[in-house]
Amino acid sequence: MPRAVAIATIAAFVYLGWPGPSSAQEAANAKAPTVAKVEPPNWWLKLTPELMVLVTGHHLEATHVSCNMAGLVVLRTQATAGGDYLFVWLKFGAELNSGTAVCRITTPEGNTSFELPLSARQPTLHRFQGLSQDDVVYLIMPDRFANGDPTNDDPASAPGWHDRSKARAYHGGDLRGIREHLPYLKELGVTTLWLTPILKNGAAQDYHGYGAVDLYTVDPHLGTLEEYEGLVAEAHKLGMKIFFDVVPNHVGPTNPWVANPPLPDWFHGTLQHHLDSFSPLKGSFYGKGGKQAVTQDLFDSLADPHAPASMTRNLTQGWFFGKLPDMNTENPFVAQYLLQNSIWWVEVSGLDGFRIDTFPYVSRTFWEGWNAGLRKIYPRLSTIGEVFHSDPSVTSFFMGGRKQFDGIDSGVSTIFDYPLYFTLRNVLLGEAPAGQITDVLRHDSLYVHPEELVTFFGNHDVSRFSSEGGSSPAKLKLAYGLVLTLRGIPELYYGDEIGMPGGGDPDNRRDFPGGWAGDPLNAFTSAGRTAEQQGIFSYVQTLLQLKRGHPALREGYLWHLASDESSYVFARKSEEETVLVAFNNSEKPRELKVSLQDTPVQGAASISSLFGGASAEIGGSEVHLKMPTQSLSIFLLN
Ligand SMILES: [Ca+2]
Ligand SMILES: [Ca+2]
Repeated sequence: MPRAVAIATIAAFVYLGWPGPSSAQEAANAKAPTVAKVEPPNWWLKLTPELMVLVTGHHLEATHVSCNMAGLVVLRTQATAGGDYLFVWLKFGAELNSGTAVCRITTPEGNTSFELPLSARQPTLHRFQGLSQDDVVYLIMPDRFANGDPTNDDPASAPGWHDRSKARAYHGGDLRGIREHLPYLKELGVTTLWLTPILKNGAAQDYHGYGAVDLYTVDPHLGTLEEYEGLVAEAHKLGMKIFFDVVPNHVGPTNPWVANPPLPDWFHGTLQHHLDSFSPLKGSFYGKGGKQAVTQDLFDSLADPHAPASMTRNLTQGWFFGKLPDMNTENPFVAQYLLQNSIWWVEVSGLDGFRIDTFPYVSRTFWEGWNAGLRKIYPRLSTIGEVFHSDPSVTSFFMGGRKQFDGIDSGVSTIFDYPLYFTLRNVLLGEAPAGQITDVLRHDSLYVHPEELVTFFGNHDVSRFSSEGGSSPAKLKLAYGLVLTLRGIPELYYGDEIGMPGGGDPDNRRDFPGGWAGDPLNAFTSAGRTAEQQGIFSYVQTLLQLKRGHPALREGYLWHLASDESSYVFARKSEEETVLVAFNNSEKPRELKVSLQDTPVQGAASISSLFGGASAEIGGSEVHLKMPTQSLSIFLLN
């Protein structure tokens, strides 16, 4: 058959949805274009005016691309990497209706086509809700929480990666397991789930999810896109929210882009030639082991108006840990790809916000555009940046809401309160005086919205609180007590509510007991918890109930009342009420007379206990407190 006829026949097959060309026909023209992947795989009407589609395949040097729907216009195209990729910019006209667009790619050697389903948006009610001070976040590593579907433990696309006896292997936890335990989380009293990344990863030890090889696919160990959508919908039904862990800074080392990038500068550097990104801070999560500490911390440089770009380039353009390919977020193609990818996950699932991994490692110009692009469509959506640093003068620089010296407002809704994390651990587990908490809080003047900082005492990147030197169930309760009564939106790490042990990564990511069929104990039920686990669980549950019932514990303005070596007493006043929180870190009971002078509560006439074993009496403008050993108590002032 003459070649021209063959090409026309193939095109007709594709247009009519018939099976594609046979291998004999392909062999007839080895240079004919082929399509292996289309990103995004689908889109929505009235969502964005335009869309950049990245088509992956071979011989995609298009001379012409056209789509078969009225109102869908191909603005321009660009073939790259010798025809292995084709960027197609589409414009959506007002007359466009939902349906599956078939876009035909013509090259000098033949034709092919790709499909792009376009659908109407779902009703937006109860979707994209964002975070508020009424929320309490619960961090889950999906591989380690609960195994709801044993059939996906060892998927055909990644055989042999599952081995529950190995700390760095996949353990079988999944999205269905989380969904099945939403009632447990509701019973505990948290409102928002942050799941570590759920994207398809590419290596046997990538159970943690931070090595994506496909930004549009759920990792087969965790389940399917439908299961993710179902999880978000079910959470919304229960009045809960879901946060997605997004990682625009890097992808996994086995991502196919590394060997064959869509553009020569798709990444910062190449596999062979790139900078490395390590923090010189000794002992920090990002620190290089054994490396001598240097005086200039790169994080400091990022927030330093006097630092030349050469001081920060390693941090923002280096490959994380020296091995994770660093996305060139300054490239507008990359920036648009990543923004569209994030919009896609929000729109497809209805998720409520993003936790942003390695936030300072990405250019601030990118964040400005990414946050603004998301907020334009989803005004309530929240974004939380990870800024792993102990100094509020550095972390506050990264908070959005105002332009910094570089003229950029990153637009991020909030960040994690790492300075408070370090202080809580130092006070509760180390030698630091309790009053050091006020040292952190006095830096709140540096933040636009300190009350929205996400506070925590544990996460997946640090040793479990319970396994640190100096810890005890009593100390763990105090950690919960402080995080759930101080200002901020608390984040709790899965399993800490039953005192789960664990050292550094990956020991801090053990399986939740009872999440697997056959587990000897099931800590998801009160009957399956040990007395000690139940004691901690009840303590957390009670505090969360109190927080729900008392606006002052959620949004009340915080006033220091007294602080010293072993105690810290503070008030929180909302429009409706005032509470007083008394924290005693000492191994001995404490008696304290606390002045209420010059605070909004100085006229209080009575005080009543809401929580904890301390007693209190009011006399004049003074509160007389008797606090038990290592205790946190909450009072209502009237
Ligand atoms: Ca499973
Ligand atoms: Ca980077």
